[in-house]
Amino acid sequence: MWLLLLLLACGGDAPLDTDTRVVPTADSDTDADSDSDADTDSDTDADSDTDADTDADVDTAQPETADTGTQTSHCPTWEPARSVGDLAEGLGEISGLAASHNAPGHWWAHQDSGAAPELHLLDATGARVALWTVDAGATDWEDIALAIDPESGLPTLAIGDIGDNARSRASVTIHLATEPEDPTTGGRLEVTSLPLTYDDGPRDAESLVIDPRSGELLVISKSLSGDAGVYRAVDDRLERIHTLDFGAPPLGGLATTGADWSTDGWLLIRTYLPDAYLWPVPEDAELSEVLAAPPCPIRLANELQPESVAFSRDGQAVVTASEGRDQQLYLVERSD
Ligand SMILES: [Ca+2]
Ligand SMILES: [Ca+2]
Ligand SMILES: [Ca+2]
Ligand SMILES: [Ca+2]
Repeated sequence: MWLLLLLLACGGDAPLDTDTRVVPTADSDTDADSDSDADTDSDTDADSDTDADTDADVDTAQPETADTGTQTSHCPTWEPARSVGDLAEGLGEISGLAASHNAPGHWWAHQDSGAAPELHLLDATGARVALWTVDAGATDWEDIALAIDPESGLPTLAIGDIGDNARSRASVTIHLATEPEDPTTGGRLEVTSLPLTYDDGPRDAESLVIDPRSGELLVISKSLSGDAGVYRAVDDRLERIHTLDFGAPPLGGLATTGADWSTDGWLLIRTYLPDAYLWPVPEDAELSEVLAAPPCPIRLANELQPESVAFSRDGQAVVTASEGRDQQLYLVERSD
């Protein structure tokens, strides 16, 4: 389906009937990494984009969990977060992570605005094993996703140039490519770029996922007040299909900074706090109905500037990374 979608998109006026879905985000493109010693009490709101809304008082050191009514029965349980290694030197603004399909145990990573259009392949310890130069612009890359295209059966990468701190971009762009057969070689990656315009005006966003059931792209918008629109890409539009409020129970954490969808059917959205949320998505369920139900909680690492998140390919672990120099790759494994 993606290939068809891409061909049509490139071809111009042919109507696209496929949909793609996206999820919301929070942004921080700067490296306010002045104090980049992670896990301390550094306030993440030192980060540039947190300017706006007020009570986004995100103290990662003493986070208050939004503990209000999240679902607990039938929820997976998780081990505490642990560091698995230092992030590669030079990757001081990791902005998105996704598990590789063709290089099992490896992670695709990219950096935030100001960085070159590059994908980095990291091993399980956060060391870089390959560099890919992407044939595309990079205004504000905020998230990446990988899923098997249900029609072609090919692993497909989606890169979300969706950051918009000023909410001023007429359109954002998602770049699509089939994952290289051997990601460890590095090289040049050609992509097809989809310009997308929000139906309800420009949004900032840091979360991009692919619905593995349909191949649709979903973007989740970010607001420091907690308002998060869930948008599906349809043709050249981003259509809001649901609204989540991370400023009120049962959610919390205000700004959304990343998301992923596991191969075993869980949608995860993370926030500025170590709190993140999971919804199990049945094969035939409407996503808007799923998201209206209470989520399962998951506690991620207490990072300097929480941003990137990805499931392992089997869905049994979640990795995270923070912006800022000298950060680490953290792993949270299922314990049930
Ligand atoms: Ca960011
Ligand atoms: Ca950004
Ligand atoms: Ca990001
Ligand atoms: Ca993602």
